[in-house]
Amino acid sequence: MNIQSAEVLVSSPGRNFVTLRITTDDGFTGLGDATLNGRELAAAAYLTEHVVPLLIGRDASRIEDTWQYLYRGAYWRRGPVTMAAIAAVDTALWDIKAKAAGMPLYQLLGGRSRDGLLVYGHASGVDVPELFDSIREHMDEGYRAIRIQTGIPGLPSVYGVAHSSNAAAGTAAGSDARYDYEPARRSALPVEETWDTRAYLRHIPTVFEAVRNEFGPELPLLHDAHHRLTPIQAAKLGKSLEPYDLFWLEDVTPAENQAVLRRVREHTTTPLAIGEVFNTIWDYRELFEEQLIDYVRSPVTHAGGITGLRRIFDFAAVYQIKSGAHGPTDVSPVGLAAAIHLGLSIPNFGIQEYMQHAPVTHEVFRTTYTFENGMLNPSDAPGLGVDYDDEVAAAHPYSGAYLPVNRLLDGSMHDW
Ligand code: EZ4
Ligand code: CO
Repeated sequence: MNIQSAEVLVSSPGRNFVTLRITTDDGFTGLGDATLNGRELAAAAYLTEHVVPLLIGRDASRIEDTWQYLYRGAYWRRGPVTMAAIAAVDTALWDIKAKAAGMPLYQLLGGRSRDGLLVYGHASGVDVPELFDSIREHMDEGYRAIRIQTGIPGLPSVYGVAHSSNAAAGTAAGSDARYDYEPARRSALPVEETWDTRAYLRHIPTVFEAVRNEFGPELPLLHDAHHRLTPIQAAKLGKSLEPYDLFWLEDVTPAENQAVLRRVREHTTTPLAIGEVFNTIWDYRELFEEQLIDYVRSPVTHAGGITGLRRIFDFAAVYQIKSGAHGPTDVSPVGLAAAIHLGLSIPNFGIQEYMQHAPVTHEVFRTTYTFENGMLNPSDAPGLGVDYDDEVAAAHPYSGAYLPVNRLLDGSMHDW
């Protein structure tokens, strides 16, 4: 079972995606996701120029060896581009192995550990009434856990708030309104947003109070601070949100310096989730060993595939830390399918983010997973259960898009 070809497929059905398709000489194909929002062509070039030539003729059954070959063999360690490329190869090889075995991937990973993956959706509103409508819509769709983000008085646009005028604003989601929140914009330069941490810290507790008063104590609620706070601001936020019993508070600090999380933990019992921009097990060592977080945000796509992320989850389990994988629309349906198979099989599953891709995305990525009663489940199709339609993809060529950048009120660059 040798690798005959590996194709890097860049397409834009609703937004940009980078997909790797590996074909073996005995006729199996496997798919992997290497989408890196706003930097897609770097991941595509890394694959095309430096990885695909190494794959041709390799034994497709040697998944671990291929992972080590690409990781150690590059000499240059870690990083989002490298790890997205390795993820795509790894996921495609697992897809092939499961197809060759005639099994859905989760069976190869140890079988089902639960009835399905509890997911959370993204409710948002420019103000509280709009947020309430969005929460109700999500509950009507069956969501049993909901992330809430709102506008902040005085700030023209804020991370995490869906714009009803997305199409007019020229988001990567284009004219397709299904995207709850898509920050990437198809513009020559990144959009510049403005940020005021004091206004945010004053406003957010009032939003949670309103939501708890309206929807009661049971609904699991999540919130993303998106890397914007200092340790002491993060501690203050966690403390002020304690009465509202969050499922998690995400990315309170940029977290390159993991030791600063000690200060946050000293002050609050609000559960913390971190890691959507991390890509290896090494990035988590201090966070896990010092029990500085409660949920791991890395997705299969950005953390070295099934092989890389499963190892991270096993390490997390030693400290009773659970999975909470990133699942925005910039993780492709291939990456999401991989997350579903992995999440179904691991012992320490926590929750899966699920934003739902636009219908046009599913015209290219033919998926078989299901969303019912707030849970995702894979089908019993062999492998990942996703097909890629080249013909439809050809009608949706790549078109550059950038994530926004963020400035403080005085014009200083800040973390977005
Ligand atoms: O900003 O996926 O928790 N979700 C997030 C996302 C990320 C985007 C970046 O590509 O933080 O909205
Ligand atoms: Co996030």
